[in-house]
Amino acid sequence: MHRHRAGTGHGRPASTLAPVGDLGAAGGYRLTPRIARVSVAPILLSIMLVAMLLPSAAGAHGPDSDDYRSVVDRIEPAGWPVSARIYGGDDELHVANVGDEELLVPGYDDEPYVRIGPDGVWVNHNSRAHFLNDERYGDVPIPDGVGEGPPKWVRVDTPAPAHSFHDHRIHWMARSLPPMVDPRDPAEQLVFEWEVPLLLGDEEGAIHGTLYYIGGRPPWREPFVIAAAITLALLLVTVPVVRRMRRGRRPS
Ligand SMILES: [Cu+2]
Repeated sequence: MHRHRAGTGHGRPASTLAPVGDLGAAGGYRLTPRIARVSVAPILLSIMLVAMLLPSAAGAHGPDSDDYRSVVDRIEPAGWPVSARIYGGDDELHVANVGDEELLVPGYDDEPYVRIGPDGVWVNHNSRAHFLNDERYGDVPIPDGVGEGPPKWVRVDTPAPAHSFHDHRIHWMARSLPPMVDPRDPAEQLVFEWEVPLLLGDEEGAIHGTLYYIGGRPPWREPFVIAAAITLALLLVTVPVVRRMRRGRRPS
């Protein structure tokens, strides 16, 4: 939409040229391109700035990982040889297990999903989580029969007893803003506390974490407001200069 407006902006040079044509003098023809350059350049620059900034403004409150921060608070029980961290703001959960016993991360239906241990890392390709985690909102078709029958373990080619995977439990699963946050508040805001269950050998545990919203900004910091201010400032600076030039070069 802003691109369309940028297109109509090309009407400006024509109106700038019109009065110059009225001069009729030879000098008027030499003056014409310079005025056009001086007055059109900042307008085009402003339009380009607005065009560049508007998409980021539109995305600022959309489903963007940059607007969230998910953190691991603790692993329970304490003392497990297991560590966890988040990659990509709120996108991927990285789990490592340096112990002698195998660690199991269950999927969303409590089905076996990932195994991490001294024998390597394995992912159950017969788990719904394996398919659902392919897309940020789990918006993917799951083939018929997935989840029925025994696990289908596929080894992950990794030198470390660790695995990173997208997990829907650690982020906001709607494309709209969480209702508990204020997008005009630039402070870090709590969305929810989360928990991903674990099984180390026969012992149950969990990764506990928190999701924060960090995409808030006061209204005057909205990119389109900044772009509008830059446009106005450029016009305020250039318009008097162009007018003075015109007046100075006009034959008396
Ligand atoms: Cu997700």
